[in-house]
Amino acid sequence: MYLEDRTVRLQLWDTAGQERFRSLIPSYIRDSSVAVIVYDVASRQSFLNTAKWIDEVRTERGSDVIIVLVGNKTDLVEKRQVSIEEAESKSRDLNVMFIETSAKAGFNIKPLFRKIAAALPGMETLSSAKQEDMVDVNLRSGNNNGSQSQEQSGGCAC
Ligand SMILES: Nc1nc2c(ncn2[C@@H]2O[C@H](COP(=O)(O)OP(=O)(O)OP(=O)(O)O)[C@@H](O)[C@H]2O)c(=O)[nH]1
Ligand SMILES: [Mg+2]
Repeated sequence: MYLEDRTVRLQLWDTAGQERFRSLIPSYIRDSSVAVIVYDVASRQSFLNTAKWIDEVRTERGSDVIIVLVGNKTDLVEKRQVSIEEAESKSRDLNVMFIETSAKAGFNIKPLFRKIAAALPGMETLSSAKQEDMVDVNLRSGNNNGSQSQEQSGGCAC
């Protein structure tokens, strides 16, 4: 995918959720920079289960991992059991990123992957590169004689 001036290649591994594949999951986690943990906004139980998965990722990788909690199936409006506020609050408490999606409606899928790509190690310069283009103008510094009247009249003191 393209992110500002860069091309980012993501390699995605989708682990099977069934209990019988459980023993395979730690090795996937160990080799990953990012863990995307998805629950169903229409299933409170799936939301509650995410704590266990977040623990599992932390056990394998400590703080050296980006975790994204994803509330999927936002299209099931009438069946929703987990509010965005509750999920955001949990994400803040657990220090993980959060986004809601609907794979069915194609809602927030690109933003999810953009969020992941932007959070990867080595991508910090993206936002700072933008800041480099900005010039910090302090109207109060420099020659005080003229700047005051320019400030008052809304003029530029630089
Ligand atoms: N309404 C709705 N249904 C969805 C959405 N995403 C997936 N589903 C349905 O939810 C069911 C489970 O989807 P899966 O992609 O198999 O879920 P999974 O978490 O990968 O399941 P495992 O691979 O067994 O761990 C399927 O019937 C999908 O069609 C969505 O955004 N909205
Ligand atoms: Mg699956």
